Amino acid sequence: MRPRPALRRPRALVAVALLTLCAAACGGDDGPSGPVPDNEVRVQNNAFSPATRNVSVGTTVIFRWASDAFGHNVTFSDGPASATQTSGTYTRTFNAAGTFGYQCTVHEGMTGTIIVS
Ligand SMILES: [Cu+2]
Repeated sequence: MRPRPALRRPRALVAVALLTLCAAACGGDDGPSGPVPDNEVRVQNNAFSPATRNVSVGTTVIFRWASDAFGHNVTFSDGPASATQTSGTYTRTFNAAGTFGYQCTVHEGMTGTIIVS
């Protein structure tokens, strides 16, 4: 007696479900991945990426933390600063042209620059 096709289908569905789960979970071990949008800076691996970001006046820059064991902060030389955090975001809107340097005060050498023009 040949197996009925209906018996094979659940296995295929399970395989598809596992692939879907893997696509969602396996690719995201570092939190956000893929290209960084023009107004974003990633905070991950003890670095800001990209370290230098050029934006136009009026842009709200989003600093987005990847899942990381270490807490980081964004502290601008001219004052504004985020909390030290391991996830989430911090935003700052730049309403004037200029060069705005920032750093993570926890990690020496973890620095970045926003150039507004
Ligand atoms: Cu840091």
